[in-house]
Amino acid sequence: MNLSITHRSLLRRFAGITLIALVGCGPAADGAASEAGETEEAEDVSTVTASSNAREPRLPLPQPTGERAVGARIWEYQIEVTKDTVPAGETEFHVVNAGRDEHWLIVRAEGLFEATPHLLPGDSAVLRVDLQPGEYTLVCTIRDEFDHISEGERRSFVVR
Ligand SMILES: [Cu+2]
Repeated sequence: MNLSITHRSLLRRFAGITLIALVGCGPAADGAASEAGETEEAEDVSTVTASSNAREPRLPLPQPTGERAVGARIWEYQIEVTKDTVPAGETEFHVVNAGRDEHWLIVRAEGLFEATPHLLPGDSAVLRVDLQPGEYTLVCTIRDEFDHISEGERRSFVVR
């Protein structure tokens, strides 16, 4: 008899423990798990958003006037220009760093390397180069955590 009572009380205790365990794994725990899941998703989304925002230009493309004046905007990791063809002669590149990292603009061809200084975010420069007819490359060669060329920071440029 005693044994039976003891057994029952053990069962009750066990049932109690089970109940507690069920509550522990029940809606409250699910809620916590799903909240944790939502938090992780939210973090993922904000990380993606932040990194895509980081690759948006933060300043407008300069719009210089003149046949051989070229507006150029550089950022992670692109070069945008107002025109990619000019007539031969002294060409002015009005360059702005619209990004969050350092960049520079190089006008390159066989035997030619003309560049702005390294530009901090928000800085701008005017680069004047006397260009003969031919094909040129505009490029940023900075390597920080990224290799800017490999990331796409280059563009062809033609002088007629
Ligand atoms: Cu760059």
